[in-house]
Amino acid sequence: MALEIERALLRLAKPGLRLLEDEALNAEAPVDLLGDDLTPIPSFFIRNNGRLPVLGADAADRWALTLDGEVERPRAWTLAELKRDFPVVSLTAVLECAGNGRAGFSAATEGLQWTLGAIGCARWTGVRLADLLAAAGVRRSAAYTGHFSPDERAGKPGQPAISRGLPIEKALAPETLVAFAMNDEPLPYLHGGPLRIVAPGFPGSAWQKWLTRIAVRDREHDGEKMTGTNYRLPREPVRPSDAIDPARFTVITDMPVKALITAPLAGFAASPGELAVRGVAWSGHIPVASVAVSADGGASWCEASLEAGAGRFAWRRFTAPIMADAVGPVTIMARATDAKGGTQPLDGAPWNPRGYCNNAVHRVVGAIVPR
Ligand SMILES: Nc1nc2c(c(=O)[nH]1)N[C@H]1C(S)=C(S)[C@@H](COP(=O)(O)O)O[C@H]1N2
Ligand SMILES: [Mo]
Repeated sequence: MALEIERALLRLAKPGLRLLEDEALNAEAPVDLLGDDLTPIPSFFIRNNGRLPVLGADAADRWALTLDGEVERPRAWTLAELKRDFPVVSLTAVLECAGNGRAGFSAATEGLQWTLGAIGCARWTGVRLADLLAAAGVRRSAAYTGHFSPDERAGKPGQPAISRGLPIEKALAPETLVAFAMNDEPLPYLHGGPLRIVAPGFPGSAWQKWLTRIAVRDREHDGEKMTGTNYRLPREPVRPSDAIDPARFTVITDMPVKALITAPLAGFAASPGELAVRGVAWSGHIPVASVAVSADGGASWCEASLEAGAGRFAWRRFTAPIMADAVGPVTIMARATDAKGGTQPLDGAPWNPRGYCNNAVHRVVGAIVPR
């Protein structure tokens, strides 16, 4: 599909998003749209590695998912058969692009310059990938899945936009879905409808959209954007000047703990007195345990109150009333900590050449102004 048409589609479906300059359709949410338990679909970011696939109006009726590779009985299902033959389950989970926050790294790294909005939290409904794998009979040799879709690289017809996969343990985990609904609506086309992978805790890149085929592999999948430094972090710290050896990189399989302040917004002006700080906090596989908030640039911190959230992969809203009496500039910070004590770096996340997993503490600068 031509980029101009894709952009027109986006403006209609998601007028509030900020478009990123790119050869593919990519758009992020302004922070103030991210304060809800469930991110409404119009506010949910879009990330594409290639052209949107051209699907017929009857795509959902004709869609077929193939499962083959290291299985005893290769299978194929229509969407209707998936819904009929397997238990349908729903869960709430955060979907975050591994590149979210990339614009915050210095030195700058190549790739889309996402600020804070390549994230959302939705309710996903589908069937468990584990149930499909059981129906096909996973061989002992199974190590990884490879996922396939019809979208192609811009200007490179025939070349898949992306083909990623999951370690077999994650493919078999109860939270991993082949999903056909989002926020209780049929999965929107822009989000991979009719069918996508939902892999809570993994980076968004593992959430293959427009899913047509799952191949079970006997080794780590080597599809488009699986190899090299794509969606990988160095095992040892690297500096911007270091030579890059992809052999020293590992696939990202877990997203770090993070908090986002959704109110007040950057550049705010408030009267002296109590200021309500609000936001959302989440992490990958290790649950969020607490959020601390500072209104003095990190000199002192207070514990925010944290809502329960809709299950272990959902984000949790936090609030903290802050006393801000002194007229002048204020820096508000929020710092989440996970159940294993992992927390957000105050002085920048570990730099990496592709700019992934930036979970540096979010700072919002504003001012207290005389009444
Ligand atoms: N087929 C396909 N699936 C894909 C992608 C893509 O370009 N093509 N992008 C991935 C990446 S990098 C992310 S972050 C998520 C974004 O999902 P969303 O567009 O529904 O927000 O989709 C993933 N699945
Ligand atoms: Mo992504």
